Amino acid sequence: MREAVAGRANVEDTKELLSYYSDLEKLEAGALWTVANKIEPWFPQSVSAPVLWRYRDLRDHVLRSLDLVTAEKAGRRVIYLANPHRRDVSAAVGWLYTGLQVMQPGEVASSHQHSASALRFIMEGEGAYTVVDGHKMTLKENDFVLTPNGSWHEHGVEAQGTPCIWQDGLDIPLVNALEANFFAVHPNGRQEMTYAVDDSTHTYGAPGLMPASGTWSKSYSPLLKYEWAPTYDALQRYAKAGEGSAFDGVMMNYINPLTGGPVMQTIGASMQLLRPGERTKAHRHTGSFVYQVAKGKGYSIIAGKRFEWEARDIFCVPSWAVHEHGNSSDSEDACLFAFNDLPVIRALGLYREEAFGDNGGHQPVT
Ligand code: GTQ
Repeated sequence: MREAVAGRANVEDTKELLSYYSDLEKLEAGALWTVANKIEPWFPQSVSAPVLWRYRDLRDHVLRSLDLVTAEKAGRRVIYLANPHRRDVSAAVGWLYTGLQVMQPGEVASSHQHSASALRFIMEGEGAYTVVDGHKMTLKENDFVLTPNGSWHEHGVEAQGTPCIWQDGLDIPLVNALEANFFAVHPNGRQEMTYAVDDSTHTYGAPGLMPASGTWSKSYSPLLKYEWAPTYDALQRYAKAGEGSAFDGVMMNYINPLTGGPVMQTIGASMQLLRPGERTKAHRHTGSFVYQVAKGKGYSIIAGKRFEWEARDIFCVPSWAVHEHGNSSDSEDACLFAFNDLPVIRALGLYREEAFGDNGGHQPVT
């Protein structure tokens, strides 16, 4: 890939050079100018495609897995969402993984831990719970739960519940790319539930308040479950108080209440509300995003492609893709849950953002 620009590689092949390259290849080496323009693009070139996964297409297939495989044998009974260009690393977008996990009433998956950070966003069903390091959390639709890097965790559905489906989000592809992933199964299969049920939310979940004494020293949020009702209430109050952002609508980040920072070291998450008829302005930024529609109907235009979505659909926005979101209802609000790799991007000093059109724009929005 030659480029006729000063400072970029622009070397034509000659017989002599080709034989030189093949000599280098035999020594597991190469000439930088043959790859430089590819490995140093002018701006981020995501390999991931923007994709929308429709829940109405996937749901029956997810439920079918209940009859095809036991949770015990599968380890985790999950249908993962594969970006067509990232199948090799099981990524939904960038270095993020996502999947739909389904469990029957009375089932429990065995407890495990891994170096990847994980989260769940509850889609449907009654009686789901997750246990994280001895903290049992009861889960309802649109609740958001953390299972951080290194924590023991297991999921189940109470015997008197209904089949439950939730979205898993993990940074498995990232941790594998960094070649730093460990996995372990709990020696006893299950954990002792050493704390009161939902103690994390009761201790750290009150807005603007923090226990006067505490000893939390982990690198992730002590608030492990973020319930939907207070989240939606907070968004509605914020919507009444101001305009929000032209690019994101009324958007709030889920935070570690002790630091104000992201919920985990590698994964951030947010919920955004689009008011009836609202259409955000197009922008782009580094970082990969996986969205789930928590409520309502609308559309997103991502790298020039339009996707129509409704509640429970999942879609992704690759890094540096120009995107905008719209609520297509005139009366109902729409809410988008999202998780992202921004904590990594920011920690490494790689965050960049621009309004569409600020720099000429590389991707036209149609
Ligand atoms: O439950 O931690 O969808 O380890 C994929 C890998 C869920 C989990 C997934 C996992 C999990």
